[in-house]
Amino acid sequence: MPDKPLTIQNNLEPYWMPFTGNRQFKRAPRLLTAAEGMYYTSDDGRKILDGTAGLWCVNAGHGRPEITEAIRRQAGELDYAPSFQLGHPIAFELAARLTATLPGDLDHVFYCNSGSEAVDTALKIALAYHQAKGDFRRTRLIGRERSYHGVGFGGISVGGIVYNRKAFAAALLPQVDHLPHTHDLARNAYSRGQPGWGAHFADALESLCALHDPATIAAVIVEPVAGSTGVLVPPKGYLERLRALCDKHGILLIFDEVITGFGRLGAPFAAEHFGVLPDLMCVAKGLTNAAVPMGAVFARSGIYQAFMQGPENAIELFHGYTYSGHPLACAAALATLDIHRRDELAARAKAMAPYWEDAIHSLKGARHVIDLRNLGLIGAIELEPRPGASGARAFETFLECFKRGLMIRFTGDTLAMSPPLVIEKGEIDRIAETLRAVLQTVS
Ligand code: PXG
Repeated sequence: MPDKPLTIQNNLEPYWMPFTGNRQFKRAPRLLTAAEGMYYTSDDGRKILDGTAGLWCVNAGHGRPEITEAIRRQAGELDYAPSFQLGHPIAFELAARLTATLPGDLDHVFYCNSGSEAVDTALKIALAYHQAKGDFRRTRLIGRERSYHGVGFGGISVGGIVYNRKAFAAALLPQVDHLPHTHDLARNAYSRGQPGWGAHFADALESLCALHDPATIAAVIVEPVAGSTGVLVPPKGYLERLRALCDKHGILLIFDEVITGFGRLGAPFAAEHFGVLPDLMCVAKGLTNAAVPMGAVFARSGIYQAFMQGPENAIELFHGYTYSGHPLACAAALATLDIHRRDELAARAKAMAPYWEDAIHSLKGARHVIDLRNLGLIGAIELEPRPGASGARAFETFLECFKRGLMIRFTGDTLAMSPPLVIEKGEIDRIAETLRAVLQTVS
């Protein structure tokens, strides 16, 4: 690299920021410089209450010393080792620890580095599984409207976010179809927890089976609770029905638990919360408490075993990443699992969930609010869009909350909250009070 004179100022321009209005942000940046427990520190020295666990990922709260120390120790011992045709002990240790806690016969782990990669990995495993069984016709993938499955070509193809697909439409996967989303404001507004109406939305899978021939469908992928698209809680009985229809037609069911995994709903995984076992499960985020990037796909026994055929020296799955099972990520994940077990974070979230639910629903009647949704430690506030400026109210609410020391998320005109599971009642009160006050000020 040519030597450039070191005249670099702190220039915001070269960084092309993800999912951000770059020009708008760089005119009025919001910078976070430190984090501990429930709080970020901003560059102007303010404490910001983290109402979203970063991006739904710092479930155990920020800066846990055990995780920091585990990463430090691992970096000193084995910084990196390849996982193709070689292995390192901590990756096996983590897989054994994870599978010991997973429901049903989810007993194998494939590592990757993000939720997007977990989704693409699960879709590829599903397609290859049917081939491994000699079922060459099952090539179709079914996603759902208003779903987010990351930003890989697989993920945006099965995903249901119009703007994430539009610019890349020419390169979306073929043979993908979508179930309808389950959101129905007219019938289900202000439901506490799961709405009572809408299990029948799952029956759309029967229609897709009739349309395409069920013997051509490889897998259905859903978020048990849709997060990014505004917290869409599944109607009672919906996921059960989806499972039954997949069983009936020999279709694999994939749960994308990138948000719902690791205690968010008050159980270790949504699969346990809802009592519905998927064939493949995608995780990321909370797996390492976000301290080191990591994702994984959990597979049921029969899926892994279907690949373990043919000559012993054959590679069974032509897939993997340079950083699959990265030692630092494994160390962070093991330390995270220790914290979850010792502090019983899922149980804590479950115990706090009723208080959280009351706080979210105390905003009924607040200005602009047209719906409130919650499950576990997830909450959402849907605002009436400002005529001709959809999304503006939510964005302004987000900005004003940040000014007042509270970090929330927004998508369209829905505000979303998903605090670290270590949140205290006083902090829940503060979130509700800040939102109520800010909504008064937003036109
Ligand atoms: N699946 C689901 C269900 C997700 O929520 C991904 C896959 C992709 O994960 P990666 O690690 O590739 O980003 C996600 C990510 C938000 C928000 O504010 C949500 C996500 C990411 C960024 C913002 O809703 N979810």
